[in-house]
This record gives sequence, C-alpha cells and structure tokens, in this order.
Amino acid sequence: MVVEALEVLTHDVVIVGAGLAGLRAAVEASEVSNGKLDIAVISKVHPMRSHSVCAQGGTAAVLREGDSYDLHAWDTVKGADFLADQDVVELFVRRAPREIIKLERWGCPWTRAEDGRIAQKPFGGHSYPRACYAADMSGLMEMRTLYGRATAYDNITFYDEWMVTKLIVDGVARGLTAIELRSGEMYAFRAKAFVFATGGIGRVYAFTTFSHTATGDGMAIAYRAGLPLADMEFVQFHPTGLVPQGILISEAARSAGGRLLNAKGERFMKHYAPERMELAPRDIVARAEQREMNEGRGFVGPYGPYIALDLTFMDEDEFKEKLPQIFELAVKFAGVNPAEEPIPVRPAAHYAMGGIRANINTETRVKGVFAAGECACYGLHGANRLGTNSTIDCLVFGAIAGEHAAKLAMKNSLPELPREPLKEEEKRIFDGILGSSGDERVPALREELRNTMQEKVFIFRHGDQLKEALKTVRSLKERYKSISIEDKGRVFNLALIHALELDFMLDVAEVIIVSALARKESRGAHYRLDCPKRDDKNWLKHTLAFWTPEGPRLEYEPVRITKWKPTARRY
Ligand code: FUM
Repeated sequence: MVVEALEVLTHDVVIVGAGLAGLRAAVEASEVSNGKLDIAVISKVHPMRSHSVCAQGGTAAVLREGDSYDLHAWDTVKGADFLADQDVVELFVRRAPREIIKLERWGCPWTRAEDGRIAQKPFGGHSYPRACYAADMSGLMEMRTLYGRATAYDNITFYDEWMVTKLIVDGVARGLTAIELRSGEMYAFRAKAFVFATGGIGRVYAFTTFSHTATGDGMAIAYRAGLPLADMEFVQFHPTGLVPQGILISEAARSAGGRLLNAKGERFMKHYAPERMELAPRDIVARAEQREMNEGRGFVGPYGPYIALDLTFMDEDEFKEKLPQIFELAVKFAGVNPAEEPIPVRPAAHYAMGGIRANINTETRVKGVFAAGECACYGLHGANRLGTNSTIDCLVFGAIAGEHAAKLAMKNSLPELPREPLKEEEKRIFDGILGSSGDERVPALREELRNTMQEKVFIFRHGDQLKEALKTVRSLKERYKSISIEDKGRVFNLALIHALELDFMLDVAEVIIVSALARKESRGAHYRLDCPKRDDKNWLKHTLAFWTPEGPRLEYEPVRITKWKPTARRY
C-alpha cells in the first residue's frame, strides 16, 4: 500500500497492541458485529513478537468442583493486599472459565490431565490448583490460537510494525497518529472507538523479564492526552529472573517443586511464608529474596548476588518433558543444566499493576477510548497481582473491551478529526526529535534512567531515595531536549523509535516515582522502609496521576469493597 504522508486511514474500531488483550478485543469486536465492523489492529512489532508470547506459567480459571468463584476472588483480593476493586474481581473470576473453553475450541493445545480434562497446577497465592497451561509456553500457545483466529476474519486489518505516537482528544477521542516503520511516514487514524492494549513498562527497569518493546508507550500516550494513570507505584518484581539477563524463569518451576535456597543452603521462605513457602504471592517472595541478599546470605557471582532455584530432584528427561523452555533457557542463557545444578535467579521487574484508569467495562474517562490488559488499571490486581491472573485478565477484559468498543462503534458516527494536531505531531517528531542536533545520546540517557529506577525505585523504597530518583528523572527529561539521532533517514529508523520510546519511559517513570513518594505506607509490591506498615485508614485508595506541564498531579479514588474487608495478610 503506497499512501501519502498524513493520509487519514479510517476504520470503525482501532485497536492499539496485538498481544493477548488486543487480539482478543479484535476477535470479540468482529464477532459482536457479525463481521460488519471494519477493525484495525496496530502493533509496533509483528503480533507474534508481542510480549504476550513470553508468558510461560499459565492462565487461572475455576474449572473444577473443589474450586469456586469466591475462592478465586478471595485469593485475588488478598493477593492484591486489599487494593483491588472487588466488583471487578467478581466479574473477572466468573468470566474466566469461558475464556479457557473458547481458546480450547479455537485450538489452544492446553496440557491435559490423565482423565483428559484440561490440566491445572498450583501457583503462588492461589488456594487451589487453577492454572491452566500449555507446558511452560502458555502465552505462546494462546497467542498462536488467537492470532490464527483473528487472521481468519477479513474485517480485521493488521498494521504490523506501525508505532502509535499520539492520541488526539477533543472532548471525545478523535484519532491517532502512527509511524509506519517501513517507510518512516506518519499517518492519521480515524475511528469511532479506540482500544489501548499496549502492555507493560518493564523496560523502565534495568533488570526485567520484559521484552525490549515494553516501554509503556500506550500508558504515556493516554496520560499525555489527559487520561489518568492509576496505581503506578505498584510494580511487580518477579522472584525468579534468570541471572544475568532477567529472562523469566516461570513460577511453574516452583509449582513443580522448585526450592529457593540461600548461600547457606537454607530454604529461607520458611521464615517469611511458612505455609505457602515458595508459592506465596510474588511481593512476599521477592522481598524475602532481596532481604536474604541484602543481609549477605545470597550467592555471590560475577553479575552480583543471586538466589539458587533448585530443581535438581528432576532428571533431565522429566525436566525436558515438564518444563522444556525453562530447561533450554537455563542451558543457553546461564550455562547451567538445571537437572544437575540450581538456576541462578533474583527479582526482576515483571508487571505493572497500574495503568490507564478504566472502569469495569474497560471504558476510560474519554468517550471512545477503552483500555485492556496490562496497560489498563480497572483495579483488578490492586497492589500485587497473582501469577496466572494476567493472561486471563487479557482474555477476559480484552473480550469486554472488544464488545463495548464494537457496540459504541455500531451506534456512533465518526467524530471529526482536526488537522492541526496532526501537523503539530509531525513537526514534533520529524523536525523536533529527528531533526535535533544536541550532544545527548538516547542509549546513555536510557541506561541512566533504567539504572536509577533499579537502584532507587526497586523492592525496598525510601522517601529520600525516591526524591533523588525524581530529581534524576527530571534532569533526564531536560537533557532529552538536547538529544540527537545520527541516522536521519526515515526507513526503519530504529534510532528514532528508541528515542520516542525513551520519551514515553521518562513520563512513565516520573509517574511511578511521584505516586510512590506520595504513598506513605507499605502495601503489596510497594514497600517503604520509612513507612513499613499498611495504613488502611489513610491509604485504602487508588492513586490517579494526571499530566500537567509541571509533572503529575495526583488525586485519589476509593477502593470498591463488596464482600471482603481488609484483614492482616499472612501466608
Ligand atoms: O511465572 C510465570 O510464569 C509468570 C506468570 C505470570 O506473570 O502470570
């Protein structure tokens, strides 16, 4: 397709992001409209390179007699340290099973139990084995299934390797701008409804399980357009990032019996979560590991301290059958045969509980904009998400977003798209960023940002360190104004893409820090050494961050409690 720059491409529904939530939204929007709506899916990478393919462990749902919706909901609410909106949790657990079955019917190769039913395994913080899985490649198999399904509809157009840069809002959502990487040209998109399903922010940290593309673009774009970001102080650190790269070693390894050991050979989780041990919720396990290392009980290696994940009770054949991907990752990326020696791990940035504030129907505060999956915050995960509740979040709320976006698009007409913001955006990017000739370099600024977040906005936080981090991020924002990009070409200019991503990451990092600095308590994944207690009286509320030229302005919103009053959280 050859089109003029800033040509306006028109669809009924535009979905940004082609991971689990985006694809699920696309399929639902297509089905709800009986194939009548014209749907576009825009993705910075080919859909099968979306970060969702990296999900390993599984997808939670109530499928068996001994389990119940209330139990799944309770586990989620308690895991969330009571910051979850309970009406959202109740809807979520009820809608989860049908998503598993839908995927099954669409061809997802779920691992089977001996009786032929979909197998389920235990996961951290869940009181029942409710994680459905496809070996240790659950995300990949779910993505293959959904991508296959979505490409079967001829009313869904894929814009692969297109990067969205701006959301245009004027009362209602009016359009988007996006760069086609292949040509380097910018286009505008008009639609009646927009769904953001752009994933997480992991790359804001130096040590992360996330793909290089997880730079918080969608969150920053929505924030700049006036939508609040909620609960951004709550960043999940997964207990088992492979040392040295941070690649995910799934909790499935601990579900299979993997033990965490300190350098004294001690199974230290007995001091922190004596009942659940290695399968306590992630905030608790990650904090325990970090404490062990901080107090000198970690192993010392060429890449810093680490904890041993011991799975040597399995022989190589059993390992390769049950956890094939983990076996390969340990051998190829750490040089360790995990059937013979423990895998070196430490906590790695893994998930944003916060995101674009949305309601139970995934509607944001701007009419026509919906958000689903990790980039959204409808209050499902509160202060700490349970493992396997994320892929199912993408499926449940992706479907809800697709349905509501489709219904809106079927009854609304196309809003006018003003030309002025399009021209401004083109100028900002091509004259301002690509044309700039300062002496700052994007990779250097990005590394400083990621190291600052890693050192000062990590598992154990302190007000003084957060203030220092904020100062650094604000100075990086100033220095960003003097970057230059050596490659001035348009075609597949990844240097330009990295510069745009850094710009988004700086905004997201600032929101995380400002929200964390304001929250003077410890809850879930947010632990303040200077305020170590949970404080329900003052802080049982969601943080909302609004963009202003001076930095984020915070407001708060009450948590919706239906059945479960906050109690002490013991495991
Ligand atoms: O450990 C894991 O497999 C990760 C699962 C999740 O984040 O839900």
